[in-house]
Parts: sequence; structure tokens; C-alpha cells
Amino acid sequence: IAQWSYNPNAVDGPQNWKEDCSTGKRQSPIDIETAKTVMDKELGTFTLVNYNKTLNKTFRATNNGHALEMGFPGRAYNVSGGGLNGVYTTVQFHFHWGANNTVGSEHIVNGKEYAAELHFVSFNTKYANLGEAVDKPDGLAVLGLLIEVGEHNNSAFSFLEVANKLVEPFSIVNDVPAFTFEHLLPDDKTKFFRYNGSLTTPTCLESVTWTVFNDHVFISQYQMNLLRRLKKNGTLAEFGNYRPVQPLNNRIVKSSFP
Ligand code: BO1
Ligand code: ZN
Repeated sequence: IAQWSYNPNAVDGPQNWKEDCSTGKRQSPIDIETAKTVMDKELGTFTLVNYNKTLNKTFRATNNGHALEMGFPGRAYNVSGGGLNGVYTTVQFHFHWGANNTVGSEHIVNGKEYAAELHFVSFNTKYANLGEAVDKPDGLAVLGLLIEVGEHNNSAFSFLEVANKLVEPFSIVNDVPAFTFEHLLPDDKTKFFRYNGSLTTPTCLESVTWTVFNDHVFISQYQMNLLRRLKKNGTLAEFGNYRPVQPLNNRIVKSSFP
């Protein structure tokens, strides 16, 4: 795949991304205008299998050149319910962030940007693997949550210390001890927005059923700064690693709550 970056002024920047990024009609991220969302009480609640457990496994942390990504061994964590059609198995989560606390989230709400965004990426188990699922309209489910900077270190995010070993692009730490995900997500998982969208990076495939939780999660300034040190050419924080919002077109954003 061709080179791409988040530098707005570069030939490989977001305005010039190719493939579905330039032609698609269900692109992500979006500005969630809450006054235009439509409540759907059928969305129901999520079933998150093993998100509350510390499994006897290790995770793989990488600076993949675009983000900090934490990868998981096969099929240990599952997501269903919440209006999703079928069972999705979680393969990784990763972060998007900005150069300062006023920017960095991909989704924005009523025009407001947040400091960072975490994406739990799962694929539909009706497909054999992520590669099969990634270009199907119902292939992926991403759970997204907006992160703000608060006063205290958030102990659920202690694993972010691994960023010290991921400063150089394409670094990998293979033996991150497993930790639980339940406190990475907001306490109230019943309030969320739902729409059909895409990967937010090239190739921007239109395969994602998006969930963005209404409640936010807080990490400390110190924890935020750990992310900002990751490099590609210069730091990833220089231009951030968040895609600008995309046209909604004829889509409807649902909400699970009034
Ligand atoms: S995101 O959640 O929309 N930001 C997003 C963006 C890109 C991917 C996933 C989620 N890409 C996929 C790639 C695969 C890769 C996989 C796991 O991520 O298409 O090739 O293996 O990292
Ligand atoms: Zn993402």
C-alpha cells in the first residue's frame, strides 16, 4: 500500500488518501450531532466476553508507524449484543491522539474534539479471519471511546508505560502481561452512538459498524504524554494521528438512549 501520513500539507496527507478514502460514501470518523441522532431502543446492551478477566496470556504492543496498537492472541475476547449482528472477536485496540489536549479524537461530538480516542477492533466470526472480514459491509465492529485529560493517573491505563519502549517506529514489545479491559471502557456502556462507517486509515474500507460511547474516559497528562512521544518521522503528535471528520451523506446516527 502507498505511503500515507497525517500531515495536512503533504502529498500523502489525509486530503489525498486514495481508494475508498476518496470515493466512499460511508466514511469515518464523523461529527456526531446529537440533536440529529435517532434513538433506537432495540440496540440493547453489549455482552463483552472476557473483557473483565486477566487471562493467562501476553499481549503484543507495537508502534505500527501510525499508532500505538495492542494486539491479542486469537479469539479470547468477544463482543456481541448492543445491536450488533452476530459475534465479533477482538483482535487489537489502538489509540489516536493530537499534539495538545484540544485535538486528537477522530469522532467529535457537536463539533467538540477530545484529546484522544481508543478503538477496540473486532471482526465478525462469520468470516474466517480479519483479512476476510475487513472488506465486508458487516465485517468489523469497532468500539470507540473518547479520552480526556484529568488530574489523576488512571490505573487501568498503566500499560501505557510500554510506550517508553515503542518510541521508534515499528518497535514491538511481545510480552506485555495481560490486563483487563473493563476499566478502559466507560462504566456506563449502555449509552452509545451507532452508525455504519469505515476504517479511519487507508484503505478506508467501508466495513465498520461503529459504536462511540457517550461517556468519556479520563487519563492523566503524564499518561497522555507517553503516547505523544511515539515517532514516525518526527513525533506522531506533530500532526496527530487522527483523520478529519468525513461527510455523513445520507446516514443516520442512532443512539441507545433518549
Ligand atoms: S480504525 O479502528 O478504523 N482506526 C482501524 C483502521 C485500520 C484497521 C483497523 C481499524 N486496519 C486493520 C488492517 C489489517 C490489520 C488490522 C489489525 O487492522 O486492515 O491489515 O491487520 O491491526
Ligand atoms: Zn482507530
